[in-house]
This record gives sequence, C-alpha cells and structure tokens, in this order.
Amino acid sequence: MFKNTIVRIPGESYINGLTTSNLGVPDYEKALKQHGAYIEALKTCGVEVTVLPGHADFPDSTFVEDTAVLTPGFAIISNPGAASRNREVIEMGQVLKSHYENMYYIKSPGTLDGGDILQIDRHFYIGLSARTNLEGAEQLKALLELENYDATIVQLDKFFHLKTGISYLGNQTVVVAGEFIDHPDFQSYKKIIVPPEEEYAANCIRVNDYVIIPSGYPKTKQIINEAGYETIELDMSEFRKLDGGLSCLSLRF
Ligand code: CIR
Repeated sequence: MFKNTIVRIPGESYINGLTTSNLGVPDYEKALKQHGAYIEALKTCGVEVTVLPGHADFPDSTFVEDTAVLTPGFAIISNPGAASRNREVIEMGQVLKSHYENMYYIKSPGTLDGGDILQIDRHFYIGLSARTNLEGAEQLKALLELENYDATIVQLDKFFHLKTGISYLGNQTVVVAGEFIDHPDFQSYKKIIVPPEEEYAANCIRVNDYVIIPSGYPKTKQIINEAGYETIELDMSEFRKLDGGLSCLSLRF
C-alpha cells in the first residue's frame, strides 16, 4: 500500500522541456488540466498528495519520479543524467527530509534517473540508459544491498527509461512491451503483453486498489481489466510530447 505521493505542477517553462518524441510542442494550459486530473486520480487511490509548485528554472521538473528512489525505510536521491535536470534533486532532497531520516545520494560520475528503477517486492531492476550509467547503477545496487534488497542491472536497447517499457502491478504480474516481452530478466513473472501499437500504455501505475493507465489504449485496458484490476484512465497527451508517462509524474511511497 502507498500512503504518500509527491507531484510537481508543470512550471511556465514546461513547453521547453527535453524531448525525443516529435509529437509537437505541449499545450501548457492543457498540461495543467491533465496534471490536475492526475492529482485527483491519486486521491481516488487513497493517497496523500503533496503538491509542489511549478519551477520555471527546470522545464522537466514535473517529472519528479526521476529525482529519487523511495522505499518505506529510506530514500535515495538520484543524480539525473540530463544536465538541465540535474539540480532538480536539490529541492526534492529538502522535501524528502521531512519524510525520511535515512537518506542516501547517487554521486557523480554516477548518473541515475528514477525512471530507470523498477521495484518488484524486495528486488530492484536498474536500467542502463542514456540517463543512467553503469557507475550510477552500481552505486544504487550497493546501497540497496546494504539495506537487504537485491538488484539486477538491465541494459536497455531502445526504450528511453526502463519503466517506459515495463510496469509492476503486484501479484508477480508485469505489464511489458517491446524489448522486455521476451527479456530473460523478466521471464519468471506473469506477463501482460502490450501490443506494439499501444506501447505507450506499458507505463502504468498500480496505486493501491487501482491501476492508472493512459487513455486511448483499449486493448491494454481490456487485458489489465481481465486480469482483475480496476483501471482509471487519464489523458496524457501533453506529457507524452516530452517523453513522459504516468509513473514519471509522481513519487509514491
Ligand atoms: C526528460 O527528458 O527527462 C523528460 N522530458 C521526460 C522524463 C520522463 N521521466 C520518466 O520517464 N521517469
């Protein structure tokens, strides 16, 4: 069960955020509305939502997931791999200090984005991507092992972040797309396979009794519903334009 979440409203500079998607410039007003709906969905799932104000210095700072890795007992402040995002962690570290006594930090030359980290019970998967390097991954693995968790480092092929292509729903069930469908590291799990034309829906989040999914992906929704999960659909169009998905918009703990 999650009790807490942290989100950050998209700042005025949001439209200048990083992207590889070629989907056009986000509509800021629409992004604010979609973010408001995201907050409401989290509340429906029964969690406290700490809403941080927009931060114009950091266009991508609404994607708070990348700034930390959280467990019930400790927080690890990441070291984001994109230069324009790196200092987002300073303020998030301050915010997390009010929730955690036990805090660790990923340090340069290690880089790590929270979007590359997937927790499945006591095990973590750490994606090596354009943002997370081997040094950052090994630092995280060592910290997790110190706290009696295990970790596997997974080399990404095409996905932007690890969680762009895989989500964990609980009950040993993962939602997988693309390169993760037949990936040896995920063979032991029950798999919900996202068809290629719905790949964006592989980034979904289980929050207590619900799975929040992006709207517009009917096949994935149906498979998740048939597996016994209740879904909440959210329009994510303005976040997708900057390579963002549902998990990116919150820290959940
Ligand atoms: C970036 O390039 O960093 C942002 N435009 C998107 C970050 C998405 N975050 C995530 O997948 N965890």
